[in-house]
Parts: sequence; C-alpha cells; structure tokens
Amino acid sequence: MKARSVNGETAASLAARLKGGDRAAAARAISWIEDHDPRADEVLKRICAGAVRSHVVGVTGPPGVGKSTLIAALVDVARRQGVRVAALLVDPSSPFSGGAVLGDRLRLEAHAGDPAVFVRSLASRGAVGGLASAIWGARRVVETLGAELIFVESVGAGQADVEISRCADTVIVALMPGLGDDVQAIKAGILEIADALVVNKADLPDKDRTLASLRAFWADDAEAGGAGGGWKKLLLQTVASRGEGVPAVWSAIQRHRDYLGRSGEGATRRLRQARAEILAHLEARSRREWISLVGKEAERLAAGRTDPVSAADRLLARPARRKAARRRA
Ligand SMILES: Nc1nc2c(ncn2[C@@H]2O[C@H](COP(=O)(O)OP(=O)(O)OP(=O)(O)O)[C@@H](O)[C@H]2O)c(=O)[nH]1
Ligand SMILES: [Mg+2]
Repeated sequence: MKARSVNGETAASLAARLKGGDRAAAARAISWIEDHDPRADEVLKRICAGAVRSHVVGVTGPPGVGKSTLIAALVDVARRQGVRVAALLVDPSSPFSGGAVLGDRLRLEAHAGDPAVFVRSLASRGAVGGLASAIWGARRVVETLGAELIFVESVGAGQADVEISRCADTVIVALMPGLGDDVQAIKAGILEIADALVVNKADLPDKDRTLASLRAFWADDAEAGGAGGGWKKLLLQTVASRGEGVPAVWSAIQRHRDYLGRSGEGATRRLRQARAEILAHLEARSRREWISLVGKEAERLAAGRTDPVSAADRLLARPARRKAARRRA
C-alpha cells in the first residue's frame, strides 16, 4: 500500500478506505470535519448516498450523572447481541468535564480491541453551530464504517443539547438522585425532548424522592412503552456502574425503535433530521463566507460610520446583486 501523509490523503482515498471499514480513516474523517478541512465536505458527498440506516440514541443530562458509564454498559449489551456500535462523546470543553473524556475512554477501553465498536470524542471548540454540524458528519462517518447503533453523549446544559438531540432517533435523559431542585429547572427544557428518563445511581439514598418527583410526569416501565399505540415516556432506574437496570434501558431503546417504525413517527423524525442536517451545513458554510466578507463593514461600524442593521442589510444585498448582475450579463 502506498504510504500517505496527512496532507497527501485525498477525499477520494479516504472515502474509499472508510467504505472498506477502516477505523483509522473514520478517525481522520472526523478530524477533518472538526477542523473544517475542505476535504471533509468532499468525503461526505462520497459517503452519504442512500438513506440513513443506523439508529441514533442521544444520551444527555447534567454533568457526572453517569452518562458515559450507562453508554459503556449499553455497548456491552449491544456487543453481546452482535450489534455494531459507535459512541460519539461530545466534549463540552467545560470546567465540569475536567478529565472526563479520558475517563470515558478508559471505561470504553474494554472494547478497544473490538473492531465492531468505534469510540470518539468530539470537541465543541466553543461553537454551537460548528458542533452540531460535526455531529451530523460524524454520524455519517460511523454509519459508513458499519455502525448500526450510534450513541451520542452530551452534557444537558442548554440549547446545544436540544440541537444535538435533533440528530437522535431516541433521546435518553439521564439524571441522578439528589437533583431535586434541578429537576424543576430541567423539566421545562431538556425533559421535553426525552423519550426515556433514566435515574442513574439508584444506589444513592435520595433515589426515592427523586423518583417520586418525576413520577407525576413520567410513566414507570411496567405500565408504559406504547401499549396504546402512542409512546408514553418511560421512567427507568439504573446502577450503571454495576449494570443494574441496563437491560431495561436496552429493551426500552428496542421498543422505541419499533414504535418509531410502526407509528410513522420515525419517518417524521427522519425528515426533521434531514432538515436540520442541511441547515447545519448551511449555517457552517454561510458563517465561513460571512466571516470573510464582514471586515469592511466591521471597520465602518467600529468607527461609528454605520449601524449594525444597515451593515447587515448591505452584506445581505451583496450576493443577490452579484447574482442579478450575472443574470443581466
Ligand atoms: N454510585 C454510583 N456511581 C456511578 C454510577 N454510574 C456511574 N457512577 C460514577 O459516577 C461518576 C461519573 O460517571 P460518568 O459516567 O463519567 O458520568 P457522565 O455523566 O458521563 O459525566 P460527564 O461526561 O462528565 O458529564 C464516575 O465516577 C462513575 O463511576 C452508579 O450507578 N452509581
Ligand atoms: Mg461522560
């Protein structure tokens, strides 16, 4: 095989290696996506033919509740069933996360030699829009690699996660006992997007109080899960570090997947995902274009010679004028 340097690799060769199941190629493709390397778009063009086939499970929730531990336990179950999996861990680059990514890696290291498990953390580099588009691209990459089930972990701290959950077919929100006040705060936002709520660390003493405060809004596993045709949001409890309750979460994911296929909700979500995926690319690209165009107007604004609204108006009129001029020519 011809030796290739990082810079010598072309989109075509990388895409070909990816399709052949080369994990190093997948890691490189995701780095290109994160770095906004122009070759990343070329790779995506080559690998995104056909409909999405994988099932994406988003796992979100406050820092430290055990999201990575839960994912590692679910990966164990998946592998026992012969399912090919990927885990994409979004590094929020926040003070909370500290060495968490390293910890995640260690926990999932048990699978390091397993060619059917691909684990990768994604750095947000501070940009929500950039992060969203990196997730979409990474999902395409790991699917090309052969992943049938893709876990996406993110810290449930606001808008970024709602965005991330848009690329998930099944959304799991993880909590832990003792988050009483937080539950009130979280309920309004992140809980709305959840298909299943998992109270992890059920070995801790505050468990019953936390469960009781959630039960008013959520159904226990035994009485729910779409019996009447619809999907009743599930409330589950786990001790992920010991694997307890994890099979029930696994079965909830399977039932939700069945429900999506049966009810038409899956098609609705896929369409919503397609819209969001295109919008993420549009946002990333138009931001890059605007950054290169904004300089002169910024100088005028900084010097007090214009206002921001008029500056934006003039910039927005530019491509339209160019197009109109081309049409006239
Ligand atoms: N007591 C107890 N500890 C747990 C359980 N699950 C995970 N932990 C521990 O909780 C800590 C945090 O777990 P992580 O899986 O890293 O949590 P996380 O939500 O991924 O954390 P961030 O990614 O930093 O937001 C680790 O020390 C785990 O070992 C559990 O069920 N019970
Ligand atoms: Mg984690």
